[in-house]
Amino acid sequence: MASITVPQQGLGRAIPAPSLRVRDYLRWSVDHKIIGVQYMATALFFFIFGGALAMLIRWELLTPALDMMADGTAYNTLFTIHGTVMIFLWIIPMLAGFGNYLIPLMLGAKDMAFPWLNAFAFWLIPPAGLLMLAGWFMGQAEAGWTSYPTLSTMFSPGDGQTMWAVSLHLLGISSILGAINFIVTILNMRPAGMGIWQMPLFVWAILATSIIIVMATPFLAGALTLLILDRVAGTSFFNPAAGGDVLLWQNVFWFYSHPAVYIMVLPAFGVLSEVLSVHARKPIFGYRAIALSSMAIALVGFTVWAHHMFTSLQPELRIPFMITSMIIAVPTGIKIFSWLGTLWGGKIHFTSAMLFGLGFLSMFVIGGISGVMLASVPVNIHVHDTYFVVSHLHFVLYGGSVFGIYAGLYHWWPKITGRMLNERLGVAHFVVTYISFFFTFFPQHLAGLQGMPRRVAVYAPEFQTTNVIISVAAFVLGISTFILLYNMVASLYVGKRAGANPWRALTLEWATTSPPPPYNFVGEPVQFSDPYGYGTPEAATYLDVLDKRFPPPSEPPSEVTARPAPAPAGD
Ligand code: HEM
Ligand SMILES: [Cu+2]
Repeated sequence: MASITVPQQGLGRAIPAPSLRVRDYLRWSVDHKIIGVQYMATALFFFIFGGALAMLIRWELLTPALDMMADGTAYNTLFTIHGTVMIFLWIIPMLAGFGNYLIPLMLGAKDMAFPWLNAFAFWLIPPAGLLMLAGWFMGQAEAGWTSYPTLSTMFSPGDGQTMWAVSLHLLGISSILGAINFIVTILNMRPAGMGIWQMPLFVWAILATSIIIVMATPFLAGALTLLILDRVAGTSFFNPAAGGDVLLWQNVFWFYSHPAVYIMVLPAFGVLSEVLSVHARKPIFGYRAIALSSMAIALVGFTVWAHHMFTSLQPELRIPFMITSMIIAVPTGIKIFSWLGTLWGGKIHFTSAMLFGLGFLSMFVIGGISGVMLASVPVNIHVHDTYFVVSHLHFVLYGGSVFGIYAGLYHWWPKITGRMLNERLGVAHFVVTYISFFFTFFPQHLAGLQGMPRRVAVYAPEFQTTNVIISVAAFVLGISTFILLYNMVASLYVGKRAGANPWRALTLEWATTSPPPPYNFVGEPVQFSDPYGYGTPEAATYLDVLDKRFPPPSEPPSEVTARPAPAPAGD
């Protein structure tokens, strides 16, 4: 690979050490690192909120009767807001936060291409979140995160349903603006010597995701606009009695939302590629295959939407959508085998990041297999709208995206805060989460196969034992999250100092202090060659140069302070 010169700014000038004061994160900033943290903190808030709703859902499902909820409407609102919050206010913004923080650093750039636009995209999220939650007091949204008419039209009279749609509109605009920024940054701001084939795979993943967002999200906006018009302006796009068509929503919504499941998982795939190769000290296996399979997924992802509508689809259209849905498993399989190839013969360090990476790999395979099962029409007709689907989507989104987010947090937290997370707590978090996750979601396959429908508060008594097991595991899963939250807070105060490059990684975000100074890089340029060249003599030389410039911290943490290490003096 070509040698890359990391551009350095501020040569010869004293660069102030970055501060981590809370108030800096509460106001408008165009620094991509602050914006990245703003995304992540906001998303974490919604994760906790959405998680609390999940606990209530599982509480209600402890018995077959309607006991805790006043009525079905209360339950409908719970799963509607739970699903919407987890997808649109947790996973998507959290991964966008990683992208914001890391993309300019990985490219050796000062910032994103459009810093102001970046801040604007973030600041659309808090009002959207408030709108979503305020709907609770205005006649709740209760049509599920998919909001099919006529559930979302004539059967959801409250204004909350309209606010739900407006909130999603804002989130969609935010996503599109963010994605445009990523595409322009990645295509234009790479340092000399870094062609597209030298980009870290996380950058490839964000590029593929951004292309999907720019192409797909306008369709969500279109569907939402029609829905809002039907609700407030008396149109009848979705009202069959007046010549409308309910399936119109399903087609347009899934034309966005199937690609959107890849918006939620491709960045996590990118995290996995980084984490596995760094913590296994192995060059990534099949670099180009991983990069190009993301692009293939982006493309094929637009041809499978009707697999969500098999039960309402004309029979002759089922086969083509079944075939494309099965084809999309191929690029995903290519990635899985490339990651296994990366691990093979590696010097695996079982750090918390690596454990969650392996957890991701194992759980995602189960979700991928249930996906292919669902793509098969005869199976789908049998289990559509049952707990089998609930199980599938949680294996890919929780076992995949959320485990990927966890792996990324353990991996990049030291860069973002200058402090290490406690590894023993990390391992405890992994073990409890992994086991309770499995027992929360795996039995849902069986309930689904036996015919338990999704989105119901009242169910047949024979499903109770399964549901009690699921609920108890879910409560443990909920509690396990607090191990991570505690670890994060404690790390800010008493965590070991991280130094610039605690994992001895080769991508550029580690070639500067933790956290990086404003504009990211200072001092003499660093010569850098291969982001995945672990075990090569060039990598050893490069790491030596970095060590000299940013000596690893030697002193134990003394005072209780969240102030990071000062900027480097150079050498
Ligand atoms: C091997 C690739 C995959 C295939 C073939 C596949 C197939 C399917 C099918 C056929 C359904 C519809 C089930 C039904 O309602 O009858 C479905 C649902 C779903 N899938 Fe996948 N899937 C795959 C991967 C993924 C991934 C990677 C994600 C997310 C990261 C995902 C997220 C979802 C979600 C959220 C739903 C449920 C939507 C709802 O609420 O109705 N899937 N999948
Ligand atoms: Cu789909």
